[in-house]
Amino acid sequence: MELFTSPMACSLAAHITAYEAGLPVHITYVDTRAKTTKDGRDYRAIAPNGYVPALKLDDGTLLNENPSVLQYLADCKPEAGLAPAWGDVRRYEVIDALNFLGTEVHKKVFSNLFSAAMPQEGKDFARAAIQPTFDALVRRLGDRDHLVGDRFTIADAYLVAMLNWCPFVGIDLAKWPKLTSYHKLHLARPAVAKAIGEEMAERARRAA
Ligand SMILES: N[C@@H](CCC(=O)N[C@@H](CS)C(=O)NCC(=O)O)C(=O)O
Repeated sequence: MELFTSPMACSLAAHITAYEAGLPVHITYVDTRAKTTKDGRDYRAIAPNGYVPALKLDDGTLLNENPSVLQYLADCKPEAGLAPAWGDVRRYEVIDALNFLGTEVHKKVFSNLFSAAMPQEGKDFARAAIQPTFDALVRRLGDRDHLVGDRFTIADAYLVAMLNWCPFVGIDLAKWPKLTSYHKLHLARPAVAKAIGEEMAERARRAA
């Protein structure tokens, strides 16, 4: 399996998941602006949408959306407990969380704030969505440290990856103490720290 990731993008969630599960995944870095891989391949020839994450399976199948990539990786190692079994109601809670994260948090808030092409009205719309969306995350967490059940799942990997972006779009996470402590707690997980360490190193290599 080959995982295509861009340093500190949402694909970090898949990178974390691969390490949490101890899967033998080949990591390939992508420059999503140039649409090239670190080893010089045309990324659009691999993933025509041009975005990450992409997971190329050994049979050639390409998965290119966070919910499918994360669930596939989790299902490769069920005993790691990164996604509950199919049929368990908790599985549908994980899917519910992944969809909320992908649409309300990732696209409605962060993607609009990051986009250079987004007109001011769109940025204002995204900024107005921060408070209710982050409040909803706090409600989802309740008094727990995980989005679903009592253990770290792929939904947490996705949220942790996105909370890293807050300082870059002017979101003061300190306004949500629960999210601040949640983020800090999970950044200390060895698999999370390892994936972030590698992606930060790749980012520094690029900037040099
Ligand atoms: N539909 C995809 C979108 C993933 C996405 O937005 N990836 C961003 C990084 S966080 C990306 O690769 N952007 C570069 C581009 O779209 O050219 C998903 O929800 O998983």
